[in-house]
Amino acid sequence: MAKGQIFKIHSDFYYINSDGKEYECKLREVIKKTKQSVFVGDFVEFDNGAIEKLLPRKNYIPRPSVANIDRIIIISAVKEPELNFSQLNRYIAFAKYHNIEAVLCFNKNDLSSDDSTIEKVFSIYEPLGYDIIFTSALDGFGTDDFKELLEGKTSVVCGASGVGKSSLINSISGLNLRTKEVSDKTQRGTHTTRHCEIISLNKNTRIVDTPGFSNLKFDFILPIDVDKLFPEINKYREYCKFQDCLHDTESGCAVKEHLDLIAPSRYQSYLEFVEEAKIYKEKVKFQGKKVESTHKQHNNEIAVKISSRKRQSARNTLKQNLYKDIDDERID
Ligand SMILES: Nc1nc2c(ncn2[C@@H]2O[C@H](COP(=O)(O)OP(=O)(O)OP(=O)(O)O)[C@@H](O)[C@H]2O)c(=O)[nH]1
Ligand SMILES: [Mg+2]
Ligand SMILES: [Zn+2]
Repeated sequence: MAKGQIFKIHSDFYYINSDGKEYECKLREVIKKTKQSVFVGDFVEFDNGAIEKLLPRKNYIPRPSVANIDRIIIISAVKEPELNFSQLNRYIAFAKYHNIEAVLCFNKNDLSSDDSTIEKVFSIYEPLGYDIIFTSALDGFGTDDFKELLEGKTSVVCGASGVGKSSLINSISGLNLRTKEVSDKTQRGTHTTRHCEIISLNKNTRIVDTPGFSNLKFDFILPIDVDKLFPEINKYREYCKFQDCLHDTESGCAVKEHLDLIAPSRYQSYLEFVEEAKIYKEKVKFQGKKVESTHKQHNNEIAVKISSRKRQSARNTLKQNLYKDIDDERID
């Protein structure tokens, strides 16, 4: 049986790269029955045009749906569409939640002659430890940096529709992925890229083009966990008067005391996500479900938490150390 990696999925067809050759396959009934989701990036065993087995994944993100990635490149446009810090903080928090390294890329640099955006971006995100690049797929500015960034890794581009994800990939690969026609520019809400696709740039370097999306909400975590996605807020938590402080209107909140050290747009995003997380908490309460905090902080790393059921079986494995001090289950 051959092994390979799914690089594209179109309806029922799975396209697999195995030793540099491409194969079109379908899923075996046995896999369909397990209702396992199959993602671009999954490694599989296949035979005679049928995928027989999914191999374990290193990680995955559900939106865009991709498995086994090293890094997310969050792409924003400095103009057309206008740079949206709230949206950017969503993608950043999302990458943090999945514990995947993120790099920030600001494209369409040719459209802005205003240095204040660059200064603002650096002043907010450089202290948080992010690599930042400015690019123009149109005139080639910064595309060498973009290419260098990709070397030896599997990166996924992530960002709203129209920011230039496919254009950037074209600019460094010589490929001709479909991009929005200039005459289509005024059409809003149209998505040019419709499927995730892994593009191999060389033997060790891959980039995944993805469809743009923007309606990502934090309606899958508890309010108390939101600050774990904001290290510059989370670091004050231990000094708050109340353990369950949401750093909003509570008294004795150490975060509120240090607001001069936190970028207002970041704090604003934090509060927005807390409101979304409250909706999730209500829903969970309404359904009467016991819910575990979905991830935890460990040595300054966010780890997606293993469920209590799986935790037991993990006890005998090397993972044991990683999860050994998992908090007790929490019901708020
Ligand atoms: N001026 C300028 N226009 C750009 C740049 N990069 C992309 N564009 C234009 O922006 C539009 C959208 O580019 P795409 O590459 O299709 O954007 P995308 O992020 O792949 O969009 P989706 O596939 O819909 O998610 C196209 O008209 C591009 O020509 C750039 O650096 N500068
Ligand atoms: Mg595209
Ligand atoms: Zn607080």
